[in-house]
Amino acid sequence: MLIQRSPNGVDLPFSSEITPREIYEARRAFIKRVAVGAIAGGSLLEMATREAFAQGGNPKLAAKLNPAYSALDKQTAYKDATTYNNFYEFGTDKSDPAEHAHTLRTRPWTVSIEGEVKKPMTLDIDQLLKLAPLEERVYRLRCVEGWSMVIPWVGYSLSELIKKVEPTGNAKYVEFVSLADKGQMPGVGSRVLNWPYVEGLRMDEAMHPLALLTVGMYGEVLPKQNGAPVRIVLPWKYGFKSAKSIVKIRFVKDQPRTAWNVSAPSEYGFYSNVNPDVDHPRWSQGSERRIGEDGFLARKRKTLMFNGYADVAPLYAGMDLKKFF
Ligand SMILES: Nc1nc2c(c(=O)[nH]1)N[C@H]1C(S)=C(S)[C@@H](COP(=O)(O)O)O[C@H]1N2
Ligand SMILES: [Mo]
Repeated sequence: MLIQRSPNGVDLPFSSEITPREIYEARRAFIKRVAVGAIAGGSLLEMATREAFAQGGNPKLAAKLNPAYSALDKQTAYKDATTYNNFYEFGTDKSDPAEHAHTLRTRPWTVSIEGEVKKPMTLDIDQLLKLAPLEERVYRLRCVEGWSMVIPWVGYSLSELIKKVEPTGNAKYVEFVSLADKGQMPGVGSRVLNWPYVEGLRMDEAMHPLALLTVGMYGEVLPKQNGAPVRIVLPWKYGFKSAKSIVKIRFVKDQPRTAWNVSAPSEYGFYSNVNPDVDHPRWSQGSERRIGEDGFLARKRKTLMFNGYADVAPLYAGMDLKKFF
């Protein structure tokens, strides 16, 4: 039988090996997914391939769709979402994370939750997975570079975790720290950023139910290139706020010094809310290219305030968003 080697080293049956029955079953599963609103956005073959991939690679994660928090946009193909990535710990090319992240060891994995909290704790990934019921949420992700995707994430509100550790009155911000291990992450040897990758939120932003502690996507455990085993996803902010492969969550008094803000303070502010009215100093933020729609006839889409997540507007009432970009 013909074997195609996948980036993760999982053997995939070549397309001609997929029998009509398998296609039929894949189609049934596909229709079921459409019915629950969890359509993958790929072709039937892609679906079948993904099922096969899932069996050998990333285990499935059961999660209930949260329709109130899910975009109806056509979902980005799994293939695109897992091969076009930013994860500088593995290199700066979009294809680097998919090529190199296989060296990341995602188990065992612990996240230490510390700082201004009454109940500091170190949780391993299995404890994190069980902390609250898993939900599927289809979020738009808008990168500051001007492209966007639509991804069905799996996780639960970060606020669930925050409530468990009981922040003190001194906790004004929360800081997320990604793993920075040269042995597993070839990009950490380069000086493109100050490692570890650090991101942060104001407490009220972190408590907003849209802020998602994320452990999976497309019904499966997170692929390594997407920030396994646990990351944050903040759909109303530029993608770089959504730190991947987190090992530490720290509650602090002062605004965290975030990696991108330290590297280029005039280009990347602390808030980094998606805002078509505040351009990046080197390019417009008024429109975006949706990955998968990028044929030469593809039109650009208008970028929406807060990436279309108007629910978060009250968090910024009275703030000058040109100053606090
Ligand atoms: N640790 C870490 N987290 C990171 C990054 C990174 O380089 N390192 N890149 C960010 C950027 S710029 C984007 S757009 C998103 C991309 O997430 P995705 O690859 O899952 O789409 O991850 C963000 N999180
Ligand atoms: Mo990004």
